[in-house]
Amino acid sequence: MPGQQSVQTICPFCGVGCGMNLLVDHQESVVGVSPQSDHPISKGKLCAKGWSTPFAIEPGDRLKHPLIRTPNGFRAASWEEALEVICFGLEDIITRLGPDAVGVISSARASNEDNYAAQKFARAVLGTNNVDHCARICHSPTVAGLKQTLGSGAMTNSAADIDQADVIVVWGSDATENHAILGGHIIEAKLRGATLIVVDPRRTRLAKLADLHLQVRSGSNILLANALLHEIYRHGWQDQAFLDARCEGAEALAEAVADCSPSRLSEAIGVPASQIQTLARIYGQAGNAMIFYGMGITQFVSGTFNVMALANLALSCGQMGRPGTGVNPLRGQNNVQGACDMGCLPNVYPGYQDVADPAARQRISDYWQCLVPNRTGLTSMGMTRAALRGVFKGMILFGEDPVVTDPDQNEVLASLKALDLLVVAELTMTETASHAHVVLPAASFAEKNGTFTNCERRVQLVHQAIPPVGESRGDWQWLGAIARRLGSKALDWTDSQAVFDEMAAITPNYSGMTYPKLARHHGLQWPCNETAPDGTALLHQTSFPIGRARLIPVHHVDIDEPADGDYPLQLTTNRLHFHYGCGSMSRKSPLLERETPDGILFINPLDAQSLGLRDHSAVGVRSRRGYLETRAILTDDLPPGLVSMPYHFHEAPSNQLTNRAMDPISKMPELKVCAVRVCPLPEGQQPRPIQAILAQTSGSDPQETSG
Ligand SMILES: Nc1nc2c(c(=O)[nH]1)N[C@H]1C(S)=C(S)[C@@H](COP(=O)(O)OP(=O)(O)OC[C@H]3O[C@@H](n4cnc5c(=O)[nH]c(N)nc54)[C@H](O)[C@@H]3O)O[C@H]1N2
Ligand SMILES: Nc1nc2c(c(=O)[nH]1)N[C@H]1C(S)=C(S)[C@@H](COP(=O)(O)OP(=O)(O)OC[C@H]3O[C@@H](n4cnc5c(=O)[nH]c(N)nc54)[C@H](O)[C@@H]3O)O[C@H]1N2
Ligand code: SF4
Ligand SMILES: [Mo]
Repeated sequence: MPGQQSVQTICPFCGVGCGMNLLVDHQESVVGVSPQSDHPISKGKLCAKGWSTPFAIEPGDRLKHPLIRTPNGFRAASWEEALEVICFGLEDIITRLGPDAVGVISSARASNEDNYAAQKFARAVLGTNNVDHCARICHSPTVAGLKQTLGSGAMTNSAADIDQADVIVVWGSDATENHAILGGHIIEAKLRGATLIVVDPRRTRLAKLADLHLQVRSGSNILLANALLHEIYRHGWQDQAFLDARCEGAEALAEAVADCSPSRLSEAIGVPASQIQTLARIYGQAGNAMIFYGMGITQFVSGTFNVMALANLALSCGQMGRPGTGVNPLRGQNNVQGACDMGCLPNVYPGYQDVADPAARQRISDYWQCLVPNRTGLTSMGMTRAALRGVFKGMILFGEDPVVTDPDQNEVLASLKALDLLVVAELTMTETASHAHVVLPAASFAEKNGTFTNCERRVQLVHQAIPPVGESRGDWQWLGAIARRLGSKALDWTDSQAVFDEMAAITPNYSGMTYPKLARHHGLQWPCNETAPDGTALLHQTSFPIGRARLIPVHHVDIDEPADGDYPLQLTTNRLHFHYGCGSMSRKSPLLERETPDGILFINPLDAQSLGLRDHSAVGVRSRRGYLETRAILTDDLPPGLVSMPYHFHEAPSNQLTNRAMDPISKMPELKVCAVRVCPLPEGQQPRPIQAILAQTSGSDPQETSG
């Protein structure tokens, strides 16, 4: 079509990182999407969310000017005014309470350049290591657990390896819904004859296709891994040559699992011992076996140990360092791997260089020409807690909606109210932005250049397709504007390539990458450096970053809040294929929105019957922390006793209910299980949105309301 052009970029939703082209009309609006046929992972495909991208960035309800809170709501402001309010607020808090009373929450949806700028802003401009992002409540146990056992917290293999696996174990991951294109590769592998095994308390789509589905009790991952190891060592199915040559700790591990027989543990795991024995035989005797895992492993108070348990399993069987093997965390957000690599974590500078390591501190300080802080900073929920204690007062947050996505919504709301300054940079007015003192309009991925790093460590170029909507600015650009007004030139880059080049120079895994080189390849997988100039598809082929891998025995940890007489059902939270995160982008698409009603509680028909519920009955759901109303959907994909809610719906947010109890190592909250009570609403009563429930109960305890 005349006036139309096609711009190559990367899907802005999940960590698969599919290649897409944006169809641009007269250089000003995105009117369509097409898949890239030669992309190494997506190979000419996109899932429903990818196809709906134009709706997600559509200018209809985009923020177009900065907004400043007044007693009567927000008023439009110029950038100058907004920057003045922000800088005055930051300087005031830092003068009174010091730099650790402020912090930055960056975005795994934004580019590497934006995230590099965010952590540099925190460290070099504000003078604090208080910087974190959603990886905390996603794969922080992966970073902590695999770092200890393997020396590197990323997917060990590549998506392409699925073609070479004989056995695929999908453990606590709903890949056809959440990593749809990669889930499709898993289905193709099954069709060509690979053995597919699913470990999940819910009967997911892959579970229905699998050769074996272990419908485990939620929170029993370590018990199962240890029972499998027990069988493997008892039968001598371990790979002794691999253990001798490349690992340490095998003997202690074998001893630690000596009393973990499947028959002894099967009841606690919730599946017959024979299924555990079958899985041990299949995995223990496999040629190439690949483990994929997700939030069913990480979102527990035992998250880090769960990850280590899976690493123990793969290492014991020598399933590492070859194509079609490995331990593969399916990183969630389009750029969550990158946001971690960039150092948007309170304990590491870019490239996982420890803030407590004096040599690393010196290196970064020399390079940035300022002394960077060496105290470990606060995690995202650490900032929440510190705000409630009155010692944390200012937050700059972009591209996250913690009011909807962090656990225990009422605590999150209370902590935001305790801040003197909350700045939110967003595409649209989210629940969190509505609580800000200053809202900044952020440019979407289609309006900026940069890079995203996908789940298989592939760094890919994102190209600007249209001008920024309204007065919106890229995240590193508005961060730079604040820095300049605070008197710092630390973020004075000319363009995104300059940000990338600075980052690559101090981030060892990225040191061999440049924009032109990324353009010549279809992205490059890290490590990409002098010894691996074309990147690395497969990690740990001959050695581990820590030399030998460490087998560290781990033991079962009870879930924090088991069901009891008052709260007799166990609630888990999951995702739906057609919606994404807080829903602020996916719910703009009428096509995606049509697929699912607003808010859902999935419940087994037996539980529904005993509560007197029919399909679509209106229900109240209560936990020790909150209350919401929604509609029930009856399904035997869940066992009796377990109910499930997606977390995408701001009007019925499952995080009203969830538990903030944390994994002591990674500070991951237990988002995958808490206890609830479900009651039918009176006949004819519609579920009320949470905003209405909270407005009615403000001042009184929400626990006291009806339902
Ligand atoms: N459509 C869509 N896709 C997405 C997202 C989205 O919001 N929507 N979000 C992205 C993000 S940020 C992420 S992190 C990924 C997450 O992708 P997944 O990891 O697939 O996420 P979930 O669906 O939350 O949880 C996975 C599974 O864990 C299971 N589970 C619960 N408890 C246990 C347990 O004790 N043991 C085992 N083995 N399994 C258990 C659940 O039943 C569920 O099927 O998805 C990404 N992709
Ligand atoms: N109960 C429960 N809660 C969960 C989970 C669960 O399984 N259960 N999963 C957790 C997980 S794994 C994750 S990762 C989190 C995700 O939680 P969030 O990170 O809060 O979720 P997103 O919906 O991805 O929010 C991203 C926001 O970024 C904005 N955005 C997109 N691109 C840009 C950009 O370039 N710049 C700026 N400034 N903004 C941008 C979007 O408009 C959107 O509002 O949720 C967690 N919460
Ligand atoms: S699988 Fe993920 S990256 Fe690919 S099109 Fe779907 S949402 Fe986008
Ligand atoms: Mo995530």
